This record gives sequence, C-alpha cells and structure tokens, in this order.
Amino acid sequence: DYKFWKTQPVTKFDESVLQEGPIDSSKKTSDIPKEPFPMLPQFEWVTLDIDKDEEMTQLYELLYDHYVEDHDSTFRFAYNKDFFNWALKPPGWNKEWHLGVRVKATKRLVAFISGVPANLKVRDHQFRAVEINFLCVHKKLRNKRLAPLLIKEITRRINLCDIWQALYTSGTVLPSPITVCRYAHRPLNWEKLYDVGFSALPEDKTKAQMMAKFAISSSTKTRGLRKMRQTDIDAVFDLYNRFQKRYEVSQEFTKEELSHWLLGDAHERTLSDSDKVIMCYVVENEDGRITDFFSFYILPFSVLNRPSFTNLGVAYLYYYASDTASEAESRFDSEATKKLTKRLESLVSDALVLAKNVGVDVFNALTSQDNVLFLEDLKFGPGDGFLNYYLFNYKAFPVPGGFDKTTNT
Ligand code: YNC
Ligand code: MG
Repeated sequence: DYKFWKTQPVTKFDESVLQEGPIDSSKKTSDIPKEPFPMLPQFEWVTLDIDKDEEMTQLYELLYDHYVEDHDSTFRFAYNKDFFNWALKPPGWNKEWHLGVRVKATKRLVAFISGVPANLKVRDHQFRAVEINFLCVHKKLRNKRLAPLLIKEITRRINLCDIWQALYTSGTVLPSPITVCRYAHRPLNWEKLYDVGFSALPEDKTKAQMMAKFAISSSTKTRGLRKMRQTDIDAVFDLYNRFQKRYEVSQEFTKEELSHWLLGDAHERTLSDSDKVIMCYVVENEDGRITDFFSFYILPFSVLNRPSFTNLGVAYLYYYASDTASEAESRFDSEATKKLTKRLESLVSDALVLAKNVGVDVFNALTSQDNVLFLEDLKFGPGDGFLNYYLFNYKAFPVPGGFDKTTNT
C-alpha cells in the first residue's frame, strides 16, 4: 500500500493531472534540517569518496553482489571504475550525493544511493533537478525500510542545494510513472548468447539459421561517419538541441555536460576502444558539416554458473540526432517521419557494426525517443524488462511511451 510513497510529493495512481508543475513548492532551504536523518543504531551514514580507489572498489563490489539481476540470477551488471567515473561524476557532481550506509562495527558498505545534476525540460518548463540512480541495499538487509531512509536523506542533501525536483527510473512500479518503456535486444553474437542462456533457439529454427539471421557486416556504410572529437562539440550541441525538440520530456545540457556524456572525462578519452564506456560517432558531410551523431555506452554482464564464458559484452543505445528531421512538427508529418526512419535505420545499423567490432555481444535499446521507428527492422526483439520513468515533486501529463506504439502496431 506504499506506506512510504504515500507521504512523498509524487503523483498518486488515480490522480488526474490538470496542470503541470511542482507538487510542493512551499519549502525553502532554511526549512531543511542541517543534520542527517537518524540512522538505525548498528549503521552509519557515509559520503562515499569515489576518487579514493578503496571506496570506489567498495561501491562496485556492493553493486556487483546486490544490484539488479535478471529473474533467475544468471546475469549481473559487471560495473567498473571507468563506468562510475562516467555515470557519477558529470560536471557539477556533488560528493554529498554519493550516499552510503556502513555497518558501524566493520565499516562494511551495505547500501547506496546516488544523485547527479540534471536540467529537465518538461514541455515548456525548464527546471534544475537531479537524476537518482543506483539505489541498492545489501540482500541480507532487505525489507527493513532502509530504502525510504536513503531516499529521505539524499532528498535532504539535494534540497539543501535548493533543488526540489528529481528524475528516476525503475523496473519497480511506484506512484506514478510518467511513461514506461520496454527493453529491446539485438543479438550481435547469437551463438554466444545462446551458449550462455541469454537467447533461446526457436523450435522451428536451426542454430545456423539464427546465426545467419543476426549476421552483422564487418564495415559501416554511412559516408562521412567517424568518431566524434572534442572539436565537434559546438555542432553536436546544436544538433542535439534541435533534435530534442521532438520530445516532450528531455534533458538540457551545457556543452561541458554534453561533452562529458558523449566523450567521457580526460581519462576515458585515453582508453582504447575495447575499454571504453561511452562511444560517440558523427557524420560529417562533404562541406564539413556535422549532420548526425549517435552514441552508445557499454556495461558488460557477468554470466554466473556457466563455465564457458564469464562476460557478455552489452551496449546500450544512448543519445542520437539527425538533421534529417529535427523539428518537432515533423513528428506528425509522415513523409518526414519516413525519411527519418530510413536515416536512423542506417545510423543504428552502423552502430551495431561498430559495437560488434569492440566485442559487444548484444545491443540493447529502450522503446524511448524515436527508437520504435527502427527497432523492428534492425531485428531488435522485445525483452522481458520494462522501465518506468518518474518525476519527484513534479506533476506532469503522461508522456505517450514508445511502449504504447510497439503494442499498437
Ligand atoms: C525503487 N526501485 O515501494 P512503500 S532503481 C523507489 N525505487 O516503499 P525497504 C522503491 N522506491 O511501498 P528493500 C524501490 N524499490 O512502502 C522499493 N522501493 O511506499 C520502496 N534491490 O523499503 C518500496 N535497485 O528498504 C517501499 O525495501 C520501500 O530492502 C521499501 O530495498 C529496496 O536506483 C531496494 O532494484 C530497491 O537493492 C533498495 O530491493 C532493494 O527491498 C535493492 O524495506 C536491488 O521502498 C537493486 C534495485 C533499484 C534501482 C533506482 C532509482 C531509485 C529512485 C529512488 C527514489 C528517488 C526519489 C527522488 C529523491 C531526490 C528528491 C529530490 C529533490
Ligand atoms: Mg531495508
């Protein structure tokens, strides 16, 4: 019955939204307690310093053992240092929002939650917010109401910075999603996916047929495609902003932020392709103009209980944009949509090639943004997972999700 969520400024399940905007706008930073919420006696709060190797290791060990798993616990996210430096340290990151809980006696890290700065745009309103992620409680400490404590304490720390809104996503259904997306998977190395139990062999098919179905060419096809460089940032920034106008809810980035999310930090940029967390490509036409970009990030899975493979290369489609259709109006223009579909199909099929070349075995995408335009044609299959999107302390009209589109067509 959502004992905790009932007390929070979020939209209720049965509530119809008449007007968009903050739910509780009465509080000021001076109303916010200066001291942390009381913690259970055996535990203590910790602000994790992930610039320290030791604390970074504690974080990914906690998440490796206790974060999201698939339903039969065969696969786990294999986090690493470079991934967290990318995900948790964008420009303006705040150490106070890397919040952990330790056992007092042993100093063992047993819970975590994080926030990073975000600027949200919900239709015509733009506001400062945070994005909350990596909420995790040790398996032995579940169902003890630690999660609400973590949420309240990180909210306090964020409110003290005069930020009152947040964005978060979860597989769990809570009051109330603004949209829901489905995961889709595109096998790049079907045989390995079959061997580790990720993909099944349909009864009427042979292995050879499946391998042929998901075969990927070894080279990309788009003329002018190349890796994004730091010097492309002005062009990519403009392209991103124009393209995002197509969507009702989006994140606004500064150039510095966009550069972080697409190219990573200074260290990330020195990594070889096979070690990279984020990869971004642009299309430069004959006149030297950047007409498109796409990006994907890499977060491997560990495969448990299988002797033959220990890791699965997994990529996630991230931001993209194309000049082909960057105006909001074109969403309702079928000619423009057809053109955009064709363009995105060729861009993302090149992304598949590039991902395969750096050892990715499966390429994932959500049914968000314009992805439903090309998922089916590029042989992405619907997954078991759904992802709900939430806003904290902000009432918004529901966003028609890609999920609806997939089920309706
Ligand atoms: C969840 N995923 O409903 P009620 S996603 C939010 N997000 O509250 P307890 C969740 N709330 O129903 P446990 C949640 N899952 O009584 C459960 N809850 O109102 C709610 N899993 O707490 C739940 N990571 O401590 C219930 O539950 C209350 O011990 C129960 O801990 C939950 O990162 C959890 O899936 C998820 O580690 C930590 O199961 C644990 O079970 C776990 O008794 C595996 O909690 C890993 C996992 C979640 C990934 C994510 C986004 C989190 C968003 C949190 C909300 C942020 C709000 C905005 C704050 C900033 C505001 C500003 C400004
Ligand atoms: Mg608990």
